[in-house]
Amino acid sequence: MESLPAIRSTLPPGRRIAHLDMDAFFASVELLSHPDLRGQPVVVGGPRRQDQPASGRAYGRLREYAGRGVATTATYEARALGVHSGMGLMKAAALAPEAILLPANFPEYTRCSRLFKAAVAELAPTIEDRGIDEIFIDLTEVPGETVVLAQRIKDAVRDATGLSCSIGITPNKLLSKIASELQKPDGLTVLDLADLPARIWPLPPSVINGVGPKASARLETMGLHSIGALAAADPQALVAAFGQSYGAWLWEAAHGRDERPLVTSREVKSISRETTFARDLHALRDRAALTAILLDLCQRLGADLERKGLLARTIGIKLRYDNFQTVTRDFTLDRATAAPGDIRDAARACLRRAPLDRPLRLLGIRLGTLVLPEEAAGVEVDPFGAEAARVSGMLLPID
Ligand code: DCP
Ligand code: MG
Repeated sequence: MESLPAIRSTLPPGRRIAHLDMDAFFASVELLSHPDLRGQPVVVGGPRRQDQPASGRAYGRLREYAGRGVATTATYEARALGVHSGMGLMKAAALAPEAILLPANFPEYTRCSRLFKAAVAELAPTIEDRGIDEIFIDLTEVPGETVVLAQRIKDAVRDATGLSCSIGITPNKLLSKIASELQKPDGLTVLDLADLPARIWPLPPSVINGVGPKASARLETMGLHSIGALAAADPQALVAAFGQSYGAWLWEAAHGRDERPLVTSREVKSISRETTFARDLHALRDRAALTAILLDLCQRLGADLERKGLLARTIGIKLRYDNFQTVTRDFTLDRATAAPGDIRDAARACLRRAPLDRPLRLLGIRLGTLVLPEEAAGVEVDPFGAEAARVSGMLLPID
């Protein structure tokens, strides 16, 4: 493929960044307390755990499920049958009727999350928390040969939790995030920039974190089906198609260039989520679809806050129009909240202040001014309980 020497000389040498992602996380946590289900297709999802089967009662089968719930995750045995995260449970039941369905138990996932992060922090203290089951770890200053060190981290995670994880180690976050997926489950993938042509360039652009379905589809129409093709493309053509900043970023990413430092927990400033639409949406004509997306983002952010034991005071929106122009608006409440309804109301207030005459390709919501419940003066209720506050006091996850 394309010229490699340029790549090797332009990157700062020597960084050693790991990305660690737990394997089938929620399902694996469930198997700790249901070891008899090991080796079987198991799906986690559906309603919250209120009516757990009493001990001795048979587990529910997916075929018995009726409702609108979705799979949060599935064991690799269930994935082999075609089930994946985010799939409606009725659809999953059609593919894997005999799979076991377990309700989600978030407090337990949060507990295991805290345990694995603490175990890693003992070995390598520079950690960027990326959510409930993934972290970046800067190993540059940590002594030890890379594979030995990575194996030690995997062993520590297993000792602390009984769970397996997959680790990718490369010179930067972008490549490590891709590498950790390459040999799941229980994987360990160490890549150097010299491995880029053989290991990264054959992959589709969609494996790059930041290349969503819409950008992928556009790349397809440009005939760019692999990261290698993207790397070999004319950067000016990418800028023409995607705008200056995204187009230029795509080309840099395809060359494995990423100098972002880790953002450690003390620097947590905001949590955000965004959705790039499958097709452009218009504020008036597609009002129902946009409302559904807005509500979904608010629900997810409410859940993010809950997991992290945080409240937010500033709620902002990001809109990207069909011409890739982006605007943001934000709104600061007089009290901190984690309620999806409050986030929605504030986001709507922001939307009323943004131009809505062009079709939209992306909607994002960002929560800022994050505080712990005990820091939120004047907040009457603590919706999370003491446990969540303790968790977040140890390591503040960020997105
Ligand atoms: N999750 C969720 N809803 C989704 C995707 C994921 O609730 N649409 C939850 C369940 C997962 C956890 O987040 O267990 C971690 O997400 P991952 O994408 O890392 O998926 P898994 O850890 O389940 O599987 P993998 O082994 O592919 O990492
Ligand atoms: Mg995972």
